Amino acid sequence: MDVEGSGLGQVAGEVPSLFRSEAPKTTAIAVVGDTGVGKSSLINAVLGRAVARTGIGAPVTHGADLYIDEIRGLEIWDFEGFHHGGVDPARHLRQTLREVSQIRRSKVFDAVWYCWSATGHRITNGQRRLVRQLRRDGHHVVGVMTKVRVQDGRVHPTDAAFARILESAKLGLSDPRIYTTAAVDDPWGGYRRHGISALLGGTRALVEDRRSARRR
Ligand SMILES: Nc1nc2c(ncn2[C@@H]2O[C@H](COP(=O)(O)OP(=O)(O)O)[C@@H](O)[C@H]2O)c(=O)[nH]1
Ligand SMILES: [Mg+2]
Repeated sequence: MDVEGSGLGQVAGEVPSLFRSEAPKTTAIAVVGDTGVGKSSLINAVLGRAVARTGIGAPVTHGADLYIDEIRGLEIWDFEGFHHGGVDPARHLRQTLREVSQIRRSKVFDAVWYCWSATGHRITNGQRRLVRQLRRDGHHVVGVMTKVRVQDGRVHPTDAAFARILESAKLGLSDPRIYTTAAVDDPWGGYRRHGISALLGGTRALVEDRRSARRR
């Protein structure tokens, strides 16, 4: 069939430009935190399909893996978890971030999701140091609590209390709020998936605020 002659070629040619004008600006997010906190599971939940590897036991992410959702304009980097006691996590993180921005050249991260697990219930000095370093390096750090227990729309009181502790810990986060999330339904505990769209919406709002502040 003569596509050009039928006019279909013209229509097909217009579609990408329509998409371009409608498409949101890409939001680049780095997901960081200790091994096993649930970074890969969170990314799966955000992207809505099982794309990031998850696992019990040995860390399955090495360096940083990139996942792109072109339709929603998302570029999500799954960072290797920090194993305290191994390589200095601050140095490792800084080096990986530098390598990634070299690969992407013009692109820096719009936001870093720093993840704490609700099962940990503590902030370590190492974590404080990492958040401070990210801030010093100019990143916008958003605090995320993973593996939160939610029943009937209510966050478990212990997890909610830990979120308040993180919020008042003077970590220098870019968003004063800690986003409570659960990446998966947990039928054994009777807990539900939670907080994914609030985290994404909050991050996008923060990024958009920064972009318009820069334009002013
Ligand atoms: N119950 C529950 N388990 C989770 C949740 N998120 C992650 N996990 C589990 O925690 C383990 C480690 O998760 P993973 O995403 O691989 O952590 P990562 O090392 O930070 O990438 C896996 O067994 C996940 O199934 C959650 O929201 N709720
Ligand atoms: Mg992982």
